[in-house]
Amino acid sequence: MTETQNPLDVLIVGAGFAGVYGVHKFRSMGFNVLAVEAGENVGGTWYWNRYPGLRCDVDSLEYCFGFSEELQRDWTWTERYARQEEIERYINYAADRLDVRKDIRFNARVASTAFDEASALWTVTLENGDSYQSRFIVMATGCLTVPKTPDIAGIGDFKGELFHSVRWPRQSPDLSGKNVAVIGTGSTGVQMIPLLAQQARNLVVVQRTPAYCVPARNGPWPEERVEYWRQNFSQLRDMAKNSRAGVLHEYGILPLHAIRPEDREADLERRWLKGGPNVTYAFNDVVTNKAANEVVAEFFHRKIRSAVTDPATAEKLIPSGFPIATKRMCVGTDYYETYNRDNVQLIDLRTEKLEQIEADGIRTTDGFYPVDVIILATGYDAMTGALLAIDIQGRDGHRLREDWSHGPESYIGMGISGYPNMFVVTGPGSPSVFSNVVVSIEHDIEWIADCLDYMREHGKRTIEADPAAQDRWMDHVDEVAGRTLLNEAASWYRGANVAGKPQRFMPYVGGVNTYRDTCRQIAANGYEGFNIDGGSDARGEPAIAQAADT
Ligand code: N01
Repeated sequence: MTETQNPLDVLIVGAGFAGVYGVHKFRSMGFNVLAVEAGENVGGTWYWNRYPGLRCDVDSLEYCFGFSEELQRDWTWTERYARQEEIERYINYAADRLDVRKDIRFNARVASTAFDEASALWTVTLENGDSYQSRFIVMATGCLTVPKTPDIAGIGDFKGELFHSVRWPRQSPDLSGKNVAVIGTGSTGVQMIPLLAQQARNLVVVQRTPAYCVPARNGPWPEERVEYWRQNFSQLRDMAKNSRAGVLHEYGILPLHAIRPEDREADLERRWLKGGPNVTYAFNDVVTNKAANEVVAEFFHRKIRSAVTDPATAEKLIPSGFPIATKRMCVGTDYYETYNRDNVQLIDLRTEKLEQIEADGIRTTDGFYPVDVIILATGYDAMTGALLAIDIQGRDGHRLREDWSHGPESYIGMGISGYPNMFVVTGPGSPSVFSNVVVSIEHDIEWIADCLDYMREHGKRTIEADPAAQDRWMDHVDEVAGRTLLNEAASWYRGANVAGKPQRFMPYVGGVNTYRDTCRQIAANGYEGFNIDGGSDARGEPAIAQAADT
């Protein structure tokens, strides 16, 4: 690591996609930057997560950095949906090529950050007591970082092996010949269940909410497809940036009522055969119009019934009680078909109650299931978990844990009133998890970089979201979500999966394209909605040193 100058211009918390790009971007502008990362290496969620079957369900040609022609040109993705190992290798490749490791401190978990008004500096303290001072801090802590461990009676009494998907051992355990249980059927469960069924003697799946799962139809990329992307990357990336979700889905342009029933069915079938989430974009009103939503949901129900041979099991797998696509769509391979195997049992917690976990198995109201291994695929304290794990103290005694006790509030996801010179990457109130997150990460880092440049150019000391602008933005975030069916599901998007977590729809669902335009306009208007103060810090130095001085 290069020697750290104190105070830093920018301290970044986290070294996933956002931290790696942030170090590169801010450093290339002449800023004095350091990233601190709890893990031993770069990767963020792709470093911590490594359970069997883990892939990204965004096309690999799109789920990658877009800012550098060279990085893009010299890397070849092998499959449509890249495995965790390939994505982790990619982030390491990017980190090596950008030479960012020298400005990242690994094995460094942040305990607290505190803003000092007199000096306008943040002090960032690590769990080991080391601390740094920085003029700006960028929270690149990720949306899906902190595992959610369920509070199930007796879980502490279990004498077998217990794993959480998010903290999967680097040396993957050998499950062959064992009786294994998986709790959770979200994206993680859906990906691991078919593989675990092949390894385990018996697999018991504990399902609280059945998943809508679309077939991935994963496979190697045809060479011509890779070459096409290589040749046309910038134009394709621009199209993605200007789309609703930051990814080149096949977005239907017509509402349900404008399409004849026989054409709807044919199109749904075509999209189903194509694989991936395109099927949920068949009409442009799937998440806003109940009738359109039901057409797609019924299509899925028929698919489940035809994939699963035992009709009773098929019924258990059919989701109910929430509109399709209001919980994150799952993308899987042979997910429903796995329940045709003799060694797989399904516990449906809608009809069978989980009483407790005992030393050697799971007891429900219907019986006892002996197991040697329990795998928790129970998800994350999403979007706010990693931020609130740090004791963040802003101006005037503001503490983020208190300020967000009724739910997260931000201005465009990146600024928070009461926390000057602190930026959040893909924070609540931005498209983040409702988009191709790498596209959103790049946007946020570049917007923050422009803002830092503005502060430097104008010799400004602090920038902070105005409370009224923040309120208006949050009203807008609520209003846009309120126009959809998204609040009808108890999803992690709303914090509903964590007991006691305030429920508020967290991502901005107005579209990546709209969001980018808004952010561009805010910057063009001199960072409208932010309060910008001062010309120098308490010691008479410009808030950020001019590039020439660093
Ligand atoms: O977590 P989840 P995940 N008893 O919260 C159940 C991304 N991701 O790790 O729905 C019994 O979705 C819970 O039930 P319910 C992606 O954005 C991407 O699977 O709360 N069950 C649910 O079934 C994704 O959405 C990829 O009723 C309990 C499951 O556990 C996000 O990460 C791969 C329970 C948790 O599902 C999170 O996915 C993986 C309890 N006490 C993840 N508590 C790809 O790119 C929870 N559950 C492919």
